[in-house]
Amino acid sequence: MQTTPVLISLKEKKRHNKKSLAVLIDPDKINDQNALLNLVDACIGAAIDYLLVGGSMMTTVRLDETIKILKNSCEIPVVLFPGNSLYINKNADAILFLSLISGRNAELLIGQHVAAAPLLKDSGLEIISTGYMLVGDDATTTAAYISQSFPIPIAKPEIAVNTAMAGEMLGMSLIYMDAGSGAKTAIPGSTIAMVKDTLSAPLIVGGGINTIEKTEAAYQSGADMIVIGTATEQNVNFVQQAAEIRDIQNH
Ligand code: 1GP
Repeated sequence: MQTTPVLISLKEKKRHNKKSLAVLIDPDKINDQNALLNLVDACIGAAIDYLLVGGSMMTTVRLDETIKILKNSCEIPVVLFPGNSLYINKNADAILFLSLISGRNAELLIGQHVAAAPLLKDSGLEIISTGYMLVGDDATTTAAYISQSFPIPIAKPEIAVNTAMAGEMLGMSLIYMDAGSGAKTAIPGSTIAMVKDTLSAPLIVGGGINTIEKTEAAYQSGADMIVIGTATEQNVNFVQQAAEIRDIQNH
């Protein structure tokens, strides 16, 4: 159990204008234990702030094993990023309790939450209410397909702004804008900046961030936390490269 709850630490960093970096580990994609341990080593070396565990696919087969390995090999807080209501594991530290507010799929807005609530109550996990928004023109991401929802179009940033605003007014503690894992195009800096302007809650940005330039652009546009996944699976050195950009922003 870590000492500072994840939400408190995120808000505290935001208050001091400090950026965070999270690495997304998808147990469905990393099925080789050595690859996982290499990635964890890179995360420790780069002082990654949080490990997100999850993915859009509906499988939970390797979830338990992955979380045990992470908790046994590092002190970085492990945060569940669930693809569905069964993606709960009490060995993690926290869970992003996601409501897909960019979509109109009732199951992902409130339905699965009802099913998960009693399990979560007994889990001991820190539960972080998160307004989750898919943004982008790429309808071929796994997230868009599995959620059966349209992402907010890039040409309509005002919809993203109003959606984030409504999420915060509904009491959500975080807003997570995601282009979807492996997205060809990351969320434009101009959209991030417009959303950031209206929010008090910490803003998480992810999806398709696979270069130093995109990392820099997302931070400079106002992301409080960036999530990188696919790029770290393809090149573990990207963990360190992205962390250096975070560290430059924080000095
Ligand atoms: C996806 O934001 C995360 O939900 C990370 O996306 O895999 O494209 O880095 P990538």
